[in-house]
Amino acid sequence: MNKQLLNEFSNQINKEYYSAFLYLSMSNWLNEAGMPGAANWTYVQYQEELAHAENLFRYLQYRDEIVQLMKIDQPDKEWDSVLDVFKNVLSHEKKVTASINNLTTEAINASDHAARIFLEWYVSEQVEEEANASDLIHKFKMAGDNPNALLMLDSQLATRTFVAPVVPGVG
Ligand code: OFO
Repeated sequence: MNKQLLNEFSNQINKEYYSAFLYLSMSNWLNEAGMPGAANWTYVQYQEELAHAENLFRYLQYRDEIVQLMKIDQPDKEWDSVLDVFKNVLSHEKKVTASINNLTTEAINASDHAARIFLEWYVSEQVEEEANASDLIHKFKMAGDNPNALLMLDSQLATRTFVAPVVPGVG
């Protein structure tokens, strides 16, 4: 694999682990804020982010490349409200989408068609990540300060469970 592309893959692995840390921190804050369902949702998202990182890692190993693991930045630990959490989820996922798009452009520029095809799963996944965050922002805005609506929404988020994603091309 082209060295620049390999570096970008390593950076993306670091970003996915940072995403995992960010969601774990959100889960911690939401739990303390008395929103166990939203805490569960973000904990499941933490598990998903670990899977995103691990599948990139496994792909590089499958390509017989050495993965450069880097220091993971410390995530924020406080938010103003549950709505603020999900606004931050959306803005964070937009950054990740831009990063995945850049990585895919690097693969195209390097004429690494195998990497480009592998990354298609991540490109589609980012559409879902942003859609989920937008949907939750919309719902929490509708709930406003109504305790019954917030409780109902929180109990819906408590039902989310982790299903390990199947990412084609990791061997
Ligand atoms: Fe890995 O998709 Fe979110 O960050």
